[in-house]
Amino acid sequence: MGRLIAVSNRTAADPGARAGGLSVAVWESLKSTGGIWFGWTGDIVENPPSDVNVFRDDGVEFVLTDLSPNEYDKYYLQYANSVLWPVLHYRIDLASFDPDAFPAYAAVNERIAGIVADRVEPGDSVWVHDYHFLLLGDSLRSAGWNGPIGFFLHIPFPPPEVFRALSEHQQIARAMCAYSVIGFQSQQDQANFTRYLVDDCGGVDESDGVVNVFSTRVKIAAYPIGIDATGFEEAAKTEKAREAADRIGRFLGGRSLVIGVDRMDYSKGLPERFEAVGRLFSEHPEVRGRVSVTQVAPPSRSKVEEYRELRQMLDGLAGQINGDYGDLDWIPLRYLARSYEREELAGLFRIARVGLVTPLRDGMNLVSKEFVMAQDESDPGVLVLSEFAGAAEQLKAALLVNPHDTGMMADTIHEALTMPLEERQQRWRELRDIVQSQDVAWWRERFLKDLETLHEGSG
Ligand code: GDG
Repeated sequence: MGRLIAVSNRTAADPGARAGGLSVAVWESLKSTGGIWFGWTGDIVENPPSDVNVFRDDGVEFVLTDLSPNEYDKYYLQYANSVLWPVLHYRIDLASFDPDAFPAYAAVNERIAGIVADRVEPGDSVWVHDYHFLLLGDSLRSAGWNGPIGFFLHIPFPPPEVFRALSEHQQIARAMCAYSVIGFQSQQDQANFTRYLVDDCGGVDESDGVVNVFSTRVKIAAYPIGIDATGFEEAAKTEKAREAADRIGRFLGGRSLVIGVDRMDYSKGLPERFEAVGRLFSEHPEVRGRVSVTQVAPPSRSKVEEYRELRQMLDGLAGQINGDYGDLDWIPLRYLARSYEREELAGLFRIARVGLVTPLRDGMNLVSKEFVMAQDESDPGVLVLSEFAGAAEQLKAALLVNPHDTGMMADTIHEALTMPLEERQQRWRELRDIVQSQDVAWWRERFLKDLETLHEGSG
């Protein structure tokens, strides 16, 4: 394969962001092929200069651009995060439709495509990531690039009935079909998009995930993203991990730890999870004083109104549960609205008896896989996982729950807390085998192989 060219809104130019799954995966290929990573600097500048910020780091070239205040507002905050994010997570009710947002979104996609077009060379493969850049492939084609372009959507793709809530749904779908390969996290997402193309756009579903539509053929498949499984397993055994485990151990005083780690986002189902914790203590009084729930929820995108409301709701629910059930020497639910280092999180996962991963809707959910890899084989914790996370298609040995059903969740947390060691080990081994074999390298290689094969076939 020639050079890999990656495009994503945020890149791994920030060393702090490099430990994440996507960064690790893309970084490897960029380094080995001498590739380029295009994206946003993270800066908002009154009159963004027409030239880009170019630098090299560890064999990878970064080509980044600033956003203007209007682009930041209309493209990033509005269309990407207040329209696409909610609608693609099945939450039309939370979308705020602003007529100026889509043109700005399309303009940013076109502007960044122009920056990419100036630097791609024959033999390169372009890999575009996520919902910020649904239109970028089409703009890149208009700018004259006819080499391979793949696209991977990190978040869910909803059923056509929901996708049609976007006034621009046809335009978006048509532009997406300029990509040679469109990758989704789950078979459910793949089926939803294919059904949209067939039912609404007259597409013909040929064999092997190829759909013939808009006078072109596009490969649509599920490529569930994995984690750096070995790396996370090692992170859980570091000194930093042990220190974090000791610190929380002092607080626990021998009680069982139930842990949740999620960006503070309405898709993660945190209010429902807190309600389930309240029901656990009310309906299973024998666990009172014996279990402590800790939820780490670093705030995200705090400028958007819904997140402020979510924060207030969580503050209220946690206060109520602790007020109702807490005691002089016991805090039932601790909620930490801050971030921790990766090794620290790994250390907390390792000593937890239960991991709660209960999003209302999630593309994949990497925390579920990290929780599995951090466990100690001799005494593994139990994963309670939402059936609406992409990860549920792979992690069938977890205890699957409906995150809307707080009574069922409470009973399932109780089941996890009382599960015999043998069953915990058996379930954990099954989960570990999948997370380890279907890791981030497996994901990247499957995607890039299809991109290469398909392009050869069409060339
Ligand atoms: C999108 C899709 C898809 C969390 N808190 C801290 C911290 N984290 C890390 C976790 C995990 C990552 O952030 C979160 O990944 P998720 O997959 O759970 O969720 P999104 O951020 O919504 O990601 C999602 C993903 O893209 C990949 O395709 O799975 O469905 O929504 O790695 O550990 N990391 C550190 N401190 C924290 O406090 N260091």
